[in-house]
Amino acid sequence: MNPLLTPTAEVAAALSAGRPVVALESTIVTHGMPWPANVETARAVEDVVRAGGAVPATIAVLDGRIRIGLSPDELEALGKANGVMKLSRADLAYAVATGRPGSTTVAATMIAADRAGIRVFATGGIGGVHRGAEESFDVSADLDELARTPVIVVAAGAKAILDVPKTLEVLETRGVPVVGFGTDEFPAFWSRRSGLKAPLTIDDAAGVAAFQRAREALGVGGGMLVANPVPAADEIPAAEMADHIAASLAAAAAAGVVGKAVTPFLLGDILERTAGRSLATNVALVKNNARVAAAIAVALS
Ligand code: PSU
Ligand code: MN
Repeated sequence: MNPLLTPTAEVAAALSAGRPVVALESTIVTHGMPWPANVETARAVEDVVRAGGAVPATIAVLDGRIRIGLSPDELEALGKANGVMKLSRADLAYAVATGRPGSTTVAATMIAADRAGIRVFATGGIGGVHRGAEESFDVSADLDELARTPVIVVAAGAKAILDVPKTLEVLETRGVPVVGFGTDEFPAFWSRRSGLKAPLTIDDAAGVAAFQRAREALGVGGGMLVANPVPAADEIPAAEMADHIAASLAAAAAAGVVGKAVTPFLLGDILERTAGRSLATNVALVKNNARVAAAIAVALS
């Protein structure tokens, strides 16, 4: 394995035996959810992956190494820490070179997973094209990473704070397959419905694995987005979210929030406006994505 990567013994054993492994990101822990729900959720998500027959590998940068799997104590320390860098493709190697602690976004987690030989990754929702991107040029590096790095990302669609139609347009342009998992509608993170069609639909993990094998056989490269809607019992309907999202976007603009701070600001602000309900939905959708990712990893192994 690449010398900059340090897998746990459990992950190393699973990978060398060809057993299923699911990568998990850590920006959701450091920047996406407040303590202690962040660490409780990260642990619960690892348990869901195990229950699905796969080994979880939560990824972060600690002491100049890209860690593929964290101990419970390391996860807890990361969830409590301040000043952790939010890492993407541009700065993943910077954290390694300087020894600064960093959490990995979807883009950085995909890079680390690929270098470790992990093919499936579960998160909450990918980053995308922000509203007003025609002025701000704020387009998440997650989209480019999906285009170039061969990892299957299971997410509840794109976060509804984004411009979801433009996000789908960029994914199409960059050749990223977007698969509605058991749905023909693209999900909108907290809500099952976005009003936009999912470009492709597959109903089960075996179907995703078959599609991936065909992509590999054809050598088309790049990643895939499996868009898995939040369970109905946990969703916040899109009509209800729309007002909260509009208010949070206005608050972010008024506060002059830009760059990497935008997504964490909006997630935190929406949590307050929904009195914690958005967080409960976020927890539920991440667990649901971990369940599906484990099934895909098992089907591929
Ligand atoms: N999913 C969640 N919560 C999060 C994220 C995903 O449920 O906080 C993170 C991911 O790490 C994703 C990042 O890559 O938000 C997007 O950040 P940006 O918009 O700055 O690219
Ligand atoms: Mn951005």
